[in-house]
Amino acid sequence: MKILVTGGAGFIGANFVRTTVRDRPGVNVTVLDALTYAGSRQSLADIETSIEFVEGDITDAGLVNVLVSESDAVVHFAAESHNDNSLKDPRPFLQTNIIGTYTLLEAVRKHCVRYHHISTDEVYGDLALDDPAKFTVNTPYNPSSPYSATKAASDMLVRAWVRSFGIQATLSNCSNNYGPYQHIEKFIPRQITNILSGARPKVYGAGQNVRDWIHVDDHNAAVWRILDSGELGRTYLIGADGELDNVSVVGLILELMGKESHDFDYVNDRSGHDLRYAIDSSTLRDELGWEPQYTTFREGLRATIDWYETNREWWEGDKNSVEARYKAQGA
Ligand code: NAD
Ligand code: TDX
Repeated sequence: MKILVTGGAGFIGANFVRTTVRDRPGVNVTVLDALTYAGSRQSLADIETSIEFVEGDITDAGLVNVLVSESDAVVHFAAESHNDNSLKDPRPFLQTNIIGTYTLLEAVRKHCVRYHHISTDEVYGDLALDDPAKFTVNTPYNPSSPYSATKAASDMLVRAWVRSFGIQATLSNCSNNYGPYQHIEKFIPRQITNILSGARPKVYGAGQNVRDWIHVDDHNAAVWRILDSGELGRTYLIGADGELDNVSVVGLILELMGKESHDFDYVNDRSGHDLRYAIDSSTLRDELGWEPQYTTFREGLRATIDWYETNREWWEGDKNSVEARYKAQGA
């Protein structure tokens, strides 16, 4: 089997490629990645000889057409992925997340190639803190940010291509991932690397916002489960019942790193900041038999902290510029 992994040099994509190379020796992996600020060849350096790496853009229809024609399946991770960036400059989000997905869909349609679309729970908007509900596949789409609006648009394109053109596609919407190789602009690695750099963690607003955390390996195991046995045309929600508010997450990071749990700063809130995400993943569990392996957030977080401590050269070069961008927005 030959799979094309878009965005394979990014956080979730690189972890997907790494576990695929390790666990599925019969699968040949080609990565298509534009190596934006969020992509890193270094995340694949030790497995480079086991994969084919193509530096290129998913909006390049000619290139995409050739690569898709040579593949049995496409797993589409590539995206502009950071909400804060989408508030400053939405254009790349429209280009990559919408036009890029459209370009891939046209190629899989032409060559009748199996396609799996990676998306986010943010397409559903947010929930009140005291709402007993969680997102299900029946929750109406209600995205809040330019990022989540473009992801919602891309999901809708996939559904339309399934219905109108009969492409062989599945979709998944996952909650917040954590683990190794995550860009240090994101919440958890930003706080870990702040502490490792002698700075204090920064929490937006009052820090009451809740995210539903899942380890990246559990997300990717679910993606493989869907590729192996998912029903074509269906959407699966992926989540590990990991709801925690941001102050609690920072408190845990501080404690695990030997600091006082109040050693952080409150900073400017994100405009339009979603309050709470929560995923009901019972369909994935009941129908496809998936279960998360990282059941203790504390242990997964401890391993993630160890990874950033051990792999300073992976992130240290970006730290000053990332923090300069945050400083300019008062965050
Ligand atoms: P990331 O920003 O770490 O990685 C994105 C990758 O895509 C990078 O390697 C980048 O170089 C590449 N890329 C960007 N634009 C491209 C283009 N035009 N052509 C080719 N490659 C391009 O993102 P991530 O956190 O790994 O997210 C991967 C996917 O998972 C995204 O679709 C995102 O919406 C989704 N998702 C992420 C999370 C999360 O918590 N991080 C949760 C749910 C869903
Ligand atoms: O410094 C920070 N301080 C802070 O309080 C940062 C960077 C974030 N936050 C807050 C904002 C959110 O409530 O932490 C929470 C998580 O923030 P992000 O890491 O930016 O993630 P989020 O906006 O929730 O989106 C993530 O999960 C869904 C991914 O970036 C998306 O790609 C994915 O779709």
